[in-house]
Amino acid sequence: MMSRKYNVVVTRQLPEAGQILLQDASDIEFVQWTEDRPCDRDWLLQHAKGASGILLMLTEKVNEELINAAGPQLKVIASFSVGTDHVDRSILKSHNIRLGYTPTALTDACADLAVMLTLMSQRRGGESLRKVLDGQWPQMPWSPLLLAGPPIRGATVGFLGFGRIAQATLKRLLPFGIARALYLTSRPRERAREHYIGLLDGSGIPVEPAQDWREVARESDVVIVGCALTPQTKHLVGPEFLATMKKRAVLVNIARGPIVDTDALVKALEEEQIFGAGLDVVENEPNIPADHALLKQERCILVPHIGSANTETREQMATESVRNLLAGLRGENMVNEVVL
Ligand code: 8YV
Repeated sequence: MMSRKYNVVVTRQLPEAGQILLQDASDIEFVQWTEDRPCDRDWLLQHAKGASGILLMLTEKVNEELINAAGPQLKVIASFSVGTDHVDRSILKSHNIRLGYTPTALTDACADLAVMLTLMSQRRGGESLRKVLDGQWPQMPWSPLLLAGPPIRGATVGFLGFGRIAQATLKRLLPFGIARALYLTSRPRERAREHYIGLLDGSGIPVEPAQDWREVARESDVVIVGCALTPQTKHLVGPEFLATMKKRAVLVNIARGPIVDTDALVKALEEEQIFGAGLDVVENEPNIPADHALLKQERCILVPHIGSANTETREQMATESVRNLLAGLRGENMVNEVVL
């Protein structure tokens, strides 16, 4: 019998296809967190010792503490995510550790959710649902503008970040009759263009780079946050941004919570500086108590980070992260690897 060459830690039970791949890999020996919640840090630090690979989730910080706990044989981190803001890339680089991630698997699922949040914010879906659930419908006098919101047809949609998910969102919004798209990206123009070849030319609407965030805030009827969280994007949507937005505009965040300053957003909603917000993510998630100021805002819809939560997507993320892990261990090409 072949001896198992690599010790591996897996920080969550995976959807079935990923789990099978893991079990079928004859060259690994793995320990796995079995509870249906983020693994305890102490458990991870203890089991990382001597591991060559770790497959983990967004909830697990990859920092010096973890790398030191693992030891010098650690070769690969495979993250079950597109975002890598939980990973200290410089530490991995300096230790020659490869990083796998799953950027392509969840594009469609996250773009679907962006559309859902856009329409719900404009059409006051959260507020409407709340009224029905609270039993207010029988007492609501009908009037022509009852629960009316701005239309998507004719809207200018501004993207903060214009990667795969933003572009897939734009594609989905085209049939709704949007008039124009603006985007702000830190990618060099030509690299951004690589992705959207065909989208720009075939869209039939202007899809234009913005000069700066002010232009996105000022011009857009819908602002969609789809950029990575970096020191430069933290609180990019703050008091000034929100004050610059149109009163009839909505804000959608499907990226990372800290890109939007929550206090500023609460204030903007309270003072009706913007029309509404649809959020998949929020600062300090998941610690959002029922009495949080944001939840008191009728025009704010907050869902619990479900961007990639369709079953096929999660299966694909699982198989991709296992493949990345195995490829990293075996010195082969990963499905998707971060260039560190
Ligand atoms: C993940 C995400 O689905 O992949 C990401 O970066 O934000 C989510 O969509 C989830 O966090 C699983 O790791």
